[in-house]
Amino acid sequence: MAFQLPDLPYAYDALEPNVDARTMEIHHGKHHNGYTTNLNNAIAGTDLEGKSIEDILANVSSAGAGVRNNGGGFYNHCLFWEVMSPNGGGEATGAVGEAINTAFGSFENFKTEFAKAAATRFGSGWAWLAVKADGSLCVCSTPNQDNPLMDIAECPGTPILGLDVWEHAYYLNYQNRRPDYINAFFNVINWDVVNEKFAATK
Ligand code: MN3
Repeated sequence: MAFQLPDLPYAYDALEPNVDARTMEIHHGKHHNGYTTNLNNAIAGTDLEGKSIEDILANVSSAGAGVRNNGGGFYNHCLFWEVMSPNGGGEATGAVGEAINTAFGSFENFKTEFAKAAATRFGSGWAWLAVKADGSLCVCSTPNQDNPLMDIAECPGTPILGLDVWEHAYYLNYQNRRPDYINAFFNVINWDVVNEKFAATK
């Protein structure tokens, strides 16, 4: 019942030129694979074995750093691959598009806030669009492999869109130009999947 590295829903080169194939190959095959293996090792023989990743993250404050870092790394990358698509991009659609307009005033305002959260996260971390307990949307960022599901999160909620801003996510193609990588991410967002995740929070 150990956690498994999911297959990508597209080829390594499918997100070119926004995300390059070599980065995707290393990111999925090495980094995500490593988080998955290390999470399984960290929970082996403990009472966390057999629990869902959501349950583990919701109580992560009582687990060790290995569970926090690798459990977050496992979950965050699973979400990240899902919310990208070679057929993605454009403005948010459906119920998420409406909720974004309600929360941020316009799609452009949301894009500005999300990009700012991603660009200003110092060092390694993630930017999120999350659903708060009251059902409204918020943008935030978290350090390292933390996420809004964790009971230690400053911005608690259910993430429906996430962007990895660790250097390993963009350095081969973008070097220090994180803002260019953030802009390119908007070309590949799979709003259908984000809508599915939004609907699942209801
Ligand atoms: Mn990563």
